[in-house]
Amino acid sequence: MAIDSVIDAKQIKTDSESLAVWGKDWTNGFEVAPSAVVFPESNEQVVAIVEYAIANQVSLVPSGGRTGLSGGAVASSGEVVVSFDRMNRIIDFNKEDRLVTCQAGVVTQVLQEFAAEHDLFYPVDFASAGSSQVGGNVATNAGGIKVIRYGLTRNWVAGMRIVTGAGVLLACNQGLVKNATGYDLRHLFIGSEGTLGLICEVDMRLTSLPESQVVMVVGVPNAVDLLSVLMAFSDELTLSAFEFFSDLALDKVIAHRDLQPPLATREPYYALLEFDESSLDAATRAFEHCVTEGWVTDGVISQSGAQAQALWQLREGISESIAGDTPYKNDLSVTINQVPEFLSDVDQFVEASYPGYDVCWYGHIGDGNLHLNILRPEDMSVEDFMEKGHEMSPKIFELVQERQGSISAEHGVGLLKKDFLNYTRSDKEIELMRGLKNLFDPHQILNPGKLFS
Ligand code: S2G
Ligand code: ZN
Repeated sequence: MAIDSVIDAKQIKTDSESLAVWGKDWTNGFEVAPSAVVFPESNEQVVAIVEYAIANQVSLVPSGGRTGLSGGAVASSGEVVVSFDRMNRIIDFNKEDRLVTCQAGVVTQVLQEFAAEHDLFYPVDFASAGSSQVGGNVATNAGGIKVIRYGLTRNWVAGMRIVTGAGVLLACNQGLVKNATGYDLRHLFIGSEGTLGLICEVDMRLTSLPESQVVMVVGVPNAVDLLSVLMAFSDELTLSAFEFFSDLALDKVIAHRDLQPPLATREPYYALLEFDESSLDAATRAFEHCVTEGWVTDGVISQSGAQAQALWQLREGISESIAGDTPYKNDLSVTINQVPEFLSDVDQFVEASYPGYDVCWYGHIGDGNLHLNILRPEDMSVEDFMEKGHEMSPKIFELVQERQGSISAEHGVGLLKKDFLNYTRSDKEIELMRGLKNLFDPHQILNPGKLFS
């Protein structure tokens, strides 16, 4: 039986160009070979597609904004890609509950703009928000730049409609603030990377608009002092963001986007802070304390929204600015108190073992989340460099494991990290996760090969 028996031919693509576009995400290095792409337009059609897949032993790869960085939406073995591009409507809004019901394919930025139009705020934000979809954000529990104040996507999901691998359409929690009636299945599906179910709709919570924000960028001579700077400011005010990036990262962004450095002097590291305008005096006190202690040498503060955006560009433009260096990426986290030593451990390891490799650091240091991007030497092929990266990673993961950290802080596991789960998860935990996979996807048709083999 062909899939056009359950979905209109106009909702199916099999041409090579479509397969190449929808068969991947932002992750490089994996074969892209889906058999078809289907575009359901309703929950019922998603159920029909799963029932078809069960009856015909067809594997399905859910696809949202295709901005993933761990191969979670890559179809390499003839799978059918289920794209939510055409399930992209905001279908309900309830001001009293501050809830927006989105189909999975609603672009993150559209949800942010919808909230603003209703004088409310959807606070989860990251550089890819203009392309990523809310369904994919939920499936990967996306983090981003405001986690320190607003938490991760998980904190904002009040309900969802999801189709399990058995073709059952589940309605989880339905927007309730309180619901003490057993296991909260919603939280199993959040971050499950499409391996337990296909998310069709989500009820997203909104919050009050923050007051206008001020952005500060400070120069930090010693990585070990980043934590002292975080503590000095956190003791005085509520931070909306606390990001960091290395001078190499800054070099790449100002070259790529033709920008000016933020400070008169260059430092090995920079911290970018965002906070409420009403905290300006407190921030000034904290800044002066940091300068007195020698943790910070210089700083700049935004005087307008445009200047705040310009400073954010220095951080949010990094990923795109280093893409040309085909970086080998690792997205790591440790508890915040360990960040300085961990950063130093990894720097020393790479310098000793791979001299001459450029290490580009940036990330959400306020969450203990570091993005380690090792840049490909110009004279090395992408294949050889990826091989070197795979060889390097286990040693870096040992450093993570020593500190009970995570080998994937926010980008998920997908294909890229599945062989390294043991550095963060115990055998027993992985066994239980497999049990959940068998429970919710008994026919093993949902995103097979992702998260674990
Ligand atoms: C960030 C974006 C993807 C990457 O900039 O915070 O999560 O690692 C990253 O370049
Ligand atoms: Zn990040």
